[in-house]
Amino acid sequence: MFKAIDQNFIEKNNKKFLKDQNKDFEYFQEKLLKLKLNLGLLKKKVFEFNLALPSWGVGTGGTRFARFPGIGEPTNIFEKIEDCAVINDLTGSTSSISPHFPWDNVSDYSELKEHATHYGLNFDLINSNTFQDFSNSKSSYKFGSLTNIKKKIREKAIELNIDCIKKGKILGSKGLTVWLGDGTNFPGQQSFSKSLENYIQSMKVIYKKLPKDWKILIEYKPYEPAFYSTVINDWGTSYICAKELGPKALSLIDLGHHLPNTNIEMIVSRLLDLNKLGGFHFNDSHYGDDDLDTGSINPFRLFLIFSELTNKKNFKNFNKISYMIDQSHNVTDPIESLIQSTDEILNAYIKSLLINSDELSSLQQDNDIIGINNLLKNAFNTDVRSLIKQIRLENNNSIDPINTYRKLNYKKTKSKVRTKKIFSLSGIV
Ligand code: PSV
Ligand code: MN
Repeated sequence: MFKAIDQNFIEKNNKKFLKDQNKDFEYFQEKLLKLKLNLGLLKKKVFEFNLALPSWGVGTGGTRFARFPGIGEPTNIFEKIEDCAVINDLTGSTSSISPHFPWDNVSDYSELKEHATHYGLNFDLINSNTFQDFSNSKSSYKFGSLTNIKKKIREKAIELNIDCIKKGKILGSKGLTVWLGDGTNFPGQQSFSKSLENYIQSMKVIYKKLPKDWKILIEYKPYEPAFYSTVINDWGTSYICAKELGPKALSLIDLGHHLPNTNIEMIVSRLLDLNKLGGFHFNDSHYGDDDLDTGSINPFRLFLIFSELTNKKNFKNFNKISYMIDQSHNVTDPIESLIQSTDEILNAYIKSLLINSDELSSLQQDNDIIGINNLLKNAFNTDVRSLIKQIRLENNNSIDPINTYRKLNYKKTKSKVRTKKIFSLSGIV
């Protein structure tokens, strides 16, 4: 840590906020006493929580229509790592980066690992990309990858995933996330049944290549880019495939990958009960897979999701699950958005820890619905920001990361050295 930002600079900035912080934290501690919660334990839980940043998340995203690049954007994975390190130096909660291959291909993976280590970062799950073509070869993923009706193309997609495992092993990763764009735009275009069967057969080959201590996560999404049918469209399909593959295969919930009004927290509970919840991609959504900043639209839903993860029954598995942000920033500096989202996620997590599971159970026993609502709302409405700030203060991170970041003029400085034009003018990278 502190290779991207001078620690003294952070400390100096923190001084300005100390007086307010002390007052706010004193008030929060009084609240904790009333709730009979142990401060040390709470701090430990927050400190141990790790949130991965997506390599693609530090670049300015775009829509299908346009991309408006910002100044000083990272132009390769090495520079993306530097940006992620800035966020981690400031917040202290994001010490890993999740790469996406072939987007982040390099010639020397040991060098890449060293670069990340130098910045105090390690590698989280690897993401494989078979939803676009990367070469001029005749075989294309236009009609699918792992599920393609043509064996040769399925084999190419399998090979790409195996290659991701090889790269991930050098980087010290412990898992692979597979998301496919495979699906159809016309009724009858493909056999639903054959596509799913092809998927399972392809994944079985990849599964066999997983190192002992790895997991493989199956990310589902109802539509986009396919608009009539998608092969791995929902949590049920993801679960069925994970079950068929074996214990290392688990489901991944991307918050944006649900139809409007889906009860995501219930899916969390179901997958936990089935022992098949492997990871999250955090973002927020208003219509579909909008990739909006986490907690910017519906922070209460985020809190309810965490409430399922942290209740008495489920908390033992909390740190086994992989947590990552997956959002696309069209109109903000991605570093600021990722800091803000990190805060939203920590807020939701801590608030969920304020719920007394035993009290909730006894209120449920009595069908005391208003009592239950009060219990949840009291936790949700508690201002827990001073705890986050206190933990940051004690670990030499920034009390007010966005303020400190703005003082750095980071992107302006970087724009002088990051002069290479970025290839894509539309789409998400
Ligand atoms: C697809 O929408 C997704 O959520 C998958 O996780 C991809 O890897 C990521 O976005 C970037 O396209
Ligand atoms: Mn995702």
